[in-house]
Amino acid sequence: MRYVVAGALLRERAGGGRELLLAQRSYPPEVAGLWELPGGKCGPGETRAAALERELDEELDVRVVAGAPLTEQVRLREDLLLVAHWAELVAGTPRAVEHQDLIWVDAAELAALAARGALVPADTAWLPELTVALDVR
Ligand code: DCM
Repeated sequence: MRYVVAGALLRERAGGGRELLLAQRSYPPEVAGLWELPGGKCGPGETRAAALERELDEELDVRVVAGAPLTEQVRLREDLLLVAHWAELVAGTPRAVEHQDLIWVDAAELAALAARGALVPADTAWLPELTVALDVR
């Protein structure tokens, strides 16, 4: 089994509440323009945590520390499993190196994107967990 690992980065929003980082895919055409948790494939022998830390460095130009996994996992193909981990930003400010754009969303904004089909389909598996984390006050 190979893994794709994606990162859930949260930050405190000025004025209260939390927000989640989403990245807008630029490829392939079927998902270009849709929003995802940024990440990518684990290399051979690479731990999921190390892969996430490397991918977010490459894609967002930030240093993160990978934390606990989210509960839901998504089978993308027979041999490819999509997982997500919470990630703590330790240095840098995210910028869209490989994505079209980045946004920070609160629970209502995340729900609005989901309602109009603007999320990468596989990533909708994490909506309940992400919403709970964003709703905590
Ligand atoms: N993928 C996904 N959701 C994510 C990240 C990746 O569904 N948050 C999928 C898209 C590709 C595969 O995983 O099928 C590999 O991702 P990438 O093309 O970003 O390396």
